[in-house]
Amino acid sequence: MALTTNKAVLDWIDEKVALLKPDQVVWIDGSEELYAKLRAEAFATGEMEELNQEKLPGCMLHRTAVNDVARVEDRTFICTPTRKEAGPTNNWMEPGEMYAKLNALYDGAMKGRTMYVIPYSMSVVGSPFAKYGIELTDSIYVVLNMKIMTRVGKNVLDALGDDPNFIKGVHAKKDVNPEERYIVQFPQDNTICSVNSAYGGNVLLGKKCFALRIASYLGRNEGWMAEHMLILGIENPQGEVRYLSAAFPSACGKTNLAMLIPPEGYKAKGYKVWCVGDDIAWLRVGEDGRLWAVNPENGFFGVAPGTNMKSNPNALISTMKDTIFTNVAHNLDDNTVWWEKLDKNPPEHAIDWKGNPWNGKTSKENGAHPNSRFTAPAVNCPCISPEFNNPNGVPISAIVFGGRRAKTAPLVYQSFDWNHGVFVGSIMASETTAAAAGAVGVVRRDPMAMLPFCGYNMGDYFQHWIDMGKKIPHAPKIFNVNWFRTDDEGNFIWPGFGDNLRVLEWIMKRAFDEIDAEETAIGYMPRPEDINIEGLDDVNLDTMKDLLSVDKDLWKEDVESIKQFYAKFDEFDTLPAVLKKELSDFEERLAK
Ligand code: GTP
Ligand code: SPV
Ligand code: MN
Repeated sequence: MALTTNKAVLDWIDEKVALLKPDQVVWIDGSEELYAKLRAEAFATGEMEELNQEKLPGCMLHRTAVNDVARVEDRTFICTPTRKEAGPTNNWMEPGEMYAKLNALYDGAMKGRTMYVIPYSMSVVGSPFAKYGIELTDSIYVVLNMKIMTRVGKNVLDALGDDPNFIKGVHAKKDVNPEERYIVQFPQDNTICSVNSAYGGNVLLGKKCFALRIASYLGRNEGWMAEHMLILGIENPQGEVRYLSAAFPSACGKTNLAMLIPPEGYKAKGYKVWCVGDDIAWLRVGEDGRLWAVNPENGFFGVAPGTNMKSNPNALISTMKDTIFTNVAHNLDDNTVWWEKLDKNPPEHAIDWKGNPWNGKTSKENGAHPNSRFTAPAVNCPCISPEFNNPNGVPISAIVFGGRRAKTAPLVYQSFDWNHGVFVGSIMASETTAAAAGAVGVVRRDPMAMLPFCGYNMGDYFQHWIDMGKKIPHAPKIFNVNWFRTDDEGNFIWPGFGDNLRVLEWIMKRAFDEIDAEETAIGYMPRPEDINIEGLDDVNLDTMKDLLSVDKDLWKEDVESIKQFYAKFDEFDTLPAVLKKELSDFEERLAK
């Protein structure tokens, strides 16, 4: 039975039911009773497996098709009336043509299946920041994930009332044929269409499709920003909490940084880190002239491999109840889960991510897919911020960009000012990871970690950043970090994880004008002794000099690759003049 009398909602659903032809329609009302029924059904059909309820209460396991384990950027489209609006970094197709293609794929796609209607909110229901969406899907896995990742239920429809403005999402799993897989955003229509996938960012439409691609477009029109950023608060021994947001590309450390546990020395002094969000930030200028951030999500869709009691205990603890595991190894001895680097004791009797028998003691293959994930409720996180549900969000004092760079980028540097900071974000580069299908370890430009997520012309997006800077009287300072510099043997030099707080401490001191810095060609930098390395065994002052060194020759090479990247924007002439000037100023500083 319909849970609303909103005519726009009902008409849209009628239209989609006529197209997709499901056997039945089930509205997700948010009740535990309905979720229990769906879980039971998914266990009965084998879609999901119930894990050991003593060790992992409320936890489930799911495996997606072997060809469907990551976002597919080459099959992701931004369909705007003109190609210019989508820009040179997005795949584009004329909306009419794409709708025709999708409608052909959707025709009868839910025959013999159930259509679930998921009303969901990004951000706290009823808050001024909140935006509402409805996802239609034929996958119980999607329903159960959306329950964790967003706020779902009838109260969303009540808050929407008879407003016709909501984000329309359609997902049909079909037969997960990669040749006919499409992830499509129509920003002008508030519409998202996904077909032939059942993996995370391709099908949990509230996440990348809405909260970044559609929201970035809305943000530009409405004067705010949707960013691929974690949000965290650092509480100092005086009890003052300072917040920062940080944009790193997929699988480059956002979840880990967002939940970090301070090193012993810091803990002893009384430092604490509070997690507000691990993937997406919506940012607006507050009445006080500062930039305020909310996390529109309600859970974490985190990378499983590498998560362990040492690297990220808060994330691991978050997964110990009410969590869905996707594409990890299934330990048959005690019906639990395992992934690479969880511990040094891989199970002998297990099923790997492909669904084949797997012996972790003898097999040379991975048990879990490198992009296997956990979907965990935010409330499970031991360090979840008391401000997590604050509709106003938190005030941001520093914005941090970062990527995976074996050489060029130093551990940390600060931009000279806002516009230079936008330049620093625009030239971000990182080695590709398993979070998206395709080659891994290839350096590519990924401005603001938004390359796969910007819902409009990225040149206009840069301009929006520049324009926002003028509208924020007390703008955050902008920094760049790189936890991934390697030595000649390819080992990471910086210990990373909890020890990253040592770098964040310097960042916050800079943000509050509490410490001087050295001016270099790339920006302001700490003196090697400005980063606290007390208690670190493998790091001394020489290591710090190494981590903070600026190799002008490498940067000159980088400038050539930046020019190539910027040249993409020539086609529609959307690269802001400010950035062209920043680039030539940078070249001059390097030449000195
Ligand atoms: P998405 O969810 O895809 O957006 O990824 P993310 O940015 O949240 O990345 P995440 O924190 O899950 O980290 C991805 C990988 O990077 C994991 O394998 C981590 O172990 C590794 N990693 C995270 N932080 C650090 C760090 O400080 N140093 C090193 N060396 N590795 C790190
Ligand atoms: C990412 O790839 O940046 C993720 C995972 O956070 S997904 O939801 O698949 O986009
Ligand atoms: Mn992400």
